[in-house]
Amino acid sequence: MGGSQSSLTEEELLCYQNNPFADRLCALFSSKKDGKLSFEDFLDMASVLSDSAPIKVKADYSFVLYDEDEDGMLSRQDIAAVVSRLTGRNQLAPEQMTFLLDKVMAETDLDEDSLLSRAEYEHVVRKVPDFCK
Ligand SMILES: [Ca+2]
Ligand SMILES: [Ca+2]
Repeated sequence: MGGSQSSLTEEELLCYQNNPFADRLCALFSSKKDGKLSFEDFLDMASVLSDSAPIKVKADYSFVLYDEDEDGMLSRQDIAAVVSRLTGRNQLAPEQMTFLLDKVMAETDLDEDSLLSRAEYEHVVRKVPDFCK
C-alpha cells in the first residue's frame, strides 16, 4: 500500500461518524501507527464497532481506547477524560465530575485500589453492555 490517498485522516474519520474518540480510534487501529487508517484498518475498526461484534471484543478494544495513558489500568483521570470527550461542549462542573467519578468507582472498583483493571472493566461491560457502545 502507499500513498496517502488510500488512508483516512483523523478529520475524515471525524466527519465520517463524528465520534468523540476518533483520534484514539485512529491511533488504535492504524496498522502503521501513524494515526492514519488504511482501508483494511478501517474495515477492522468497522467490524469491532459493529453491533454484532462479541462483547469480549468490544470490551477489549474499548478498554484500550479509554486507557489514554496506556498503563493497562483505567484511573479516575482516564475516566474523567472519557467523560469529558463524551460531554463535548457541555463539560461537567468539577464537583459534578468528582461526584460522577466517585459513583463510577464505587460501582466498578471491586478491589478498591482506585483503578479499574481489565477484569473489573469487563465485569461492568457484561453487566451494562451499553457501557462500551
Ligand atoms: Ca491508564
Ligand atoms: Ca480495582
